[in-house]
Amino acid sequence: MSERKSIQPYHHPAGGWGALKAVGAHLIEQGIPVKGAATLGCMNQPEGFDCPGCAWPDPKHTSSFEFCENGAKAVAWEATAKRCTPEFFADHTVTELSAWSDYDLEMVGRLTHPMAYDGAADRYLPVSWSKAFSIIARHLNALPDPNMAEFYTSGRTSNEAAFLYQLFVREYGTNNFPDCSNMCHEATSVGLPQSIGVGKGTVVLEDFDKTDCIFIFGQNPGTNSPRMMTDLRNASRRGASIISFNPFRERALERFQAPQSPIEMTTLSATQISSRLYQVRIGGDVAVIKGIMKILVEEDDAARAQGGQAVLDWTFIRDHTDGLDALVSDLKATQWPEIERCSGLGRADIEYAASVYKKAERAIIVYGMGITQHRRGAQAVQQLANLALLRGHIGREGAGICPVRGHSNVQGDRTVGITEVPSQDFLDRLELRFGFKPPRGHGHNVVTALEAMICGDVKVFVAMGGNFAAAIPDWQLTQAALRSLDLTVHISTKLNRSHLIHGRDALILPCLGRTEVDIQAAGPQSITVEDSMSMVHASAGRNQPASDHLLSEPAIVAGMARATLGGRSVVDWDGFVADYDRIRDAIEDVLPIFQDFNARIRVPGGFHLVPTARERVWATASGKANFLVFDGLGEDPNDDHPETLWLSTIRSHDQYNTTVYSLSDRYRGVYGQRDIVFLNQLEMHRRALKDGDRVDLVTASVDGIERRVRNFLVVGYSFPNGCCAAYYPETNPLVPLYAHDPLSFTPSSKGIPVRLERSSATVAGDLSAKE
Ligand SMILES: Nc1nc2c(c(=O)[nH]1)N[C@H]1C(S)=C(S)[C@@H](COP(=O)(O)OP(=O)(O)OC[C@H]3O[C@@H](n4cnc5c(=O)[nH]c(N)nc54)[C@H](O)[C@@H]3O)O[C@H]1N2
Ligand SMILES: Nc1nc2c(c(=O)[nH]1)N[C@H]1C(S)=C(S)[C@@H](COP(=O)(O)OP(=O)(O)OC[C@H]3O[C@@H](n4cnc5c(=O)[nH]c(N)nc54)[C@H](O)[C@@H]3O)O[C@H]1N2
Ligand SMILES: [Mo]
Repeated sequence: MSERKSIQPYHHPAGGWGALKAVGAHLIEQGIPVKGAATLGCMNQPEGFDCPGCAWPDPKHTSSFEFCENGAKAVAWEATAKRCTPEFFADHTVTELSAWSDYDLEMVGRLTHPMAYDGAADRYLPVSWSKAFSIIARHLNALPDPNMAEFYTSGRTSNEAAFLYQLFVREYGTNNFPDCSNMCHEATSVGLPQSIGVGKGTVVLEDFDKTDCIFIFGQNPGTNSPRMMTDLRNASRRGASIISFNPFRERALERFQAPQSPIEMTTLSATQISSRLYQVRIGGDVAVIKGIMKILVEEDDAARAQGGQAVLDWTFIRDHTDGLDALVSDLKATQWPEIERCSGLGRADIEYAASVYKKAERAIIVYGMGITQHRRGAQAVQQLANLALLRGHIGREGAGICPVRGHSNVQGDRTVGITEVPSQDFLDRLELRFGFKPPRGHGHNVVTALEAMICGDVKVFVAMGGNFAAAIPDWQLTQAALRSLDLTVHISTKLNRSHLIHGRDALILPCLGRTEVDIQAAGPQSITVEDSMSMVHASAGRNQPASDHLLSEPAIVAGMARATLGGRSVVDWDGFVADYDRIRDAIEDVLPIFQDFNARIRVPGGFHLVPTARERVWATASGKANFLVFDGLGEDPNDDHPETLWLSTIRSHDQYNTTVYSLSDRYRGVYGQRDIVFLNQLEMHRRALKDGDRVDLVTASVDGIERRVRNFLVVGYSFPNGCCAAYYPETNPLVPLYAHDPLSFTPSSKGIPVRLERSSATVAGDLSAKE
């Protein structure tokens, strides 16, 4: 949908009629007739399919269809009537397609045939499945070392496909599993186990019905997990306090009109969501959390000195934790002027937040990319865990820590073995069950895979879903590395940038989507997914496949494995593909937490993989939960370099990661354009900029490489001092590969130091192009 370019402040609540209207327009654009919209009714129903949108869990007793604007868009995007056929590829060279926008590429529609790149014609030509698999086998078997291949996964992949994929790759001989979560919640997977012994959240949906307060750090539920709005709205209406920390005044964190509520819809009323929304500086969250903890600790001292009621939960701290003394010394040494300077908030605001937190018997701490995508993301996550532990809020009903995962099965993929650092126990069980020797050494994550590609140590790249070339940082370096590979393979549903940034040989392998029926030898199959709260349930599509030539993801993995490993393989690939129950039996054999897997997913709603910390069992080295100290307060506000701003790369309301549904961002009042940079009036004034000026954004790099994006429109906005924001993925060229968390390797895509330069050169370029 190309709306006219404009900036018009949005004054309505989030949700409401605007959301319904947006879905209607989207269905029309995807060529889906109104009766086709019935597909939406099967979404997140016991007999239906899991929404490919986000990982927010479904209420247990879903009886009616829960409307979700962005879930509906994700489904319509997959169920589109448009097709990307061999005829389309015959009409366009890859060079020509490279000039198309991401939006236009995906709008071509669903991929229908396996395609292989032909260098002479500079085109993708149709190829048979068996030929495609033999090309993969030839390349993989030619490598002197299996570690010269990378096997990426994006988080829509089902548990069954992911388990087979890791089985194939480990039997082939490598642990190179770069994964989308390396750019997402890896800070959680690495940070939380050190704190509480498990890298997952500790709450379930029912906790939202019981909690007294919810703190939301750096997460935008109205856009990225809209079904969460129902839970936030219910909590707010019950009187629970919601306090948000976000540099943007995200509309859904302020006010929400529930499309589910006839009263709010007909009276145009809305529910207030956050009682307070604090516009924290980018990278200023650790300062806020430390400020709140400092108040709790000091008030606890004072209360106990006067014989009053303790603020901290001492019974819990004594029985269950280690390391409080070091944390307390660190907090006492941290001074308020520094906390205020780094957080960008006043002491009174942090005191108010602490007073709400202190009063709550049960508190939930929610967080997203605003916490994880920072240079010290894993440690920032640990500070949130500290906050929860101080008041014994882990393993208590209505309380806990709640990382909101991204892709609908990103958590499940990791559970069933997509990891570059598998535990020895997992590998032992894999060896025992299948009888081959899996590789024991650590493999590559996204950052180390890219570094190896840049050094020329990698020759083959296989992607199970996703849009790697667009999602990764530092395009100038990393996309050049992708182009230097011998073979790139993409298992995809739609045409995207990664198909155009390809190796010498390249394959596009089209697969079934979540909404489609998957029929194998034993009949129609279902797959399973694990949501953000560790609930595992089945999903079965209803739609006819977009083309007769599609294979399921498990069948594609099996095809690659049979061709590559041939008689060497000890795995019954055909048996697994014929009946996915057998894959689930194998998962259960290797991972005992999936006990009675097949029986339990046949119960509507599925089952819960209870994270140990919820039961107050701490799978840490000491057997206790750990308070961990963060040295310092996070990213410095750059007072010594006032020309530098911290840039956060953000999602619009109308995109799904690299998939851009439209060029608008309704809740932020942006229409028809994405090449914009948000900053506040003071920072504009300091740079003698006004609304509508055009600037280049240039990274303050430390390696001498220029990283620049050109000609962005300046938009004055309510935003913290010293900060700016612009959309992902267009700004990925600005994120240096070296700027990642040293613990989790998560790229710092929410905190990049940049300067703005007036872009006169580009305007001159535009004029000469017109002549
Ligand atoms: N419709 C839709 N749904 C999605 C996705 C999508 O793109 N579109 N993506 C999916 C995926 S993979 C993921 S990981 C999730 C992402 O969901 P979120 O975690 O919500 O991710 P973002 O929108 O990138 O950023 C979240 C918020 O962080 C704020 N922020 C930026 N920097 C900071 C900071 O330094 N501190 C604080 N406190 N806040 C900050 C931004 O203003 C934004 O509101 O959503 C999933 N669901
Ligand atoms: N600067 C910056 N960079 C970021 C982020 C950021 O906030 N800022 N966010 C990061 C995050 S959180 C993430 S998760 C990554 C996302 O990185 P990815 O997961 O790699 O990217 P997506 O855009 O989600 O992938 C979209 C593609 O997936 C394919 N696809 C869709 N459904 C299916 C399916 O069912 N099966 C298969 N096989 N393919 C399918 C389609 O071809 C589509 O084009 O990006 C990261 N990069
Ligand atoms: Mo993500």
